[in-house]
Amino acid sequence: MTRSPGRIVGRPRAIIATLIVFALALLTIFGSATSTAAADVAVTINGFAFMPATMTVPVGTRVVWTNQQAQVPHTVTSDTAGIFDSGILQTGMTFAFTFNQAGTFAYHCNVHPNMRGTVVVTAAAATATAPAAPTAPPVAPPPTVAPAPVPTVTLPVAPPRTGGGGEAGTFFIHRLGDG
Ligand SMILES: [Cu+2]
Repeated sequence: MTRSPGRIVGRPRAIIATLIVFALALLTIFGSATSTAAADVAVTINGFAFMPATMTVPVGTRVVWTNQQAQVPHTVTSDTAGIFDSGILQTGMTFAFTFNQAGTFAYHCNVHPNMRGTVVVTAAAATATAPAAPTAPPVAPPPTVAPAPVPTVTLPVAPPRTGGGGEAGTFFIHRLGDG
């Protein structure tokens, strides 16, 4: 008899737990999908041309070239020898290169030297960090100035000592300046 109410309470808990797991799974899927999409950029090879011929990408981007031109082989070869060279890409073949350094990378097709392309790689991380640094230092100095007013509180305590009046007041003002 007492077990049946227990089962009814148990089911909502299970449903809530399932919903939480589902929500977490969605977050994970969206998070990874976003970062993957940002890292890969596609270039189509067709009509004896690279499309787009020029592109700007952040450091760490993987560029994937695909030869979609029927029965015509092409290559993806950096103008500066040794950076990247796909070799012959037959129709349907792909070549991928990850740009880990900022700079301008011009490339061409060895089979058709008129085919040219450029990948401009920007240092995205450095640009984001730079503006934050100059803003922080100006905020720091004000707290250092604040401690100075504290000695002024000591002044009222001093008058009882002096019967002379004027001289003692001048003396204390000098001390404040030194401190
Ligand atoms: Cu070509």
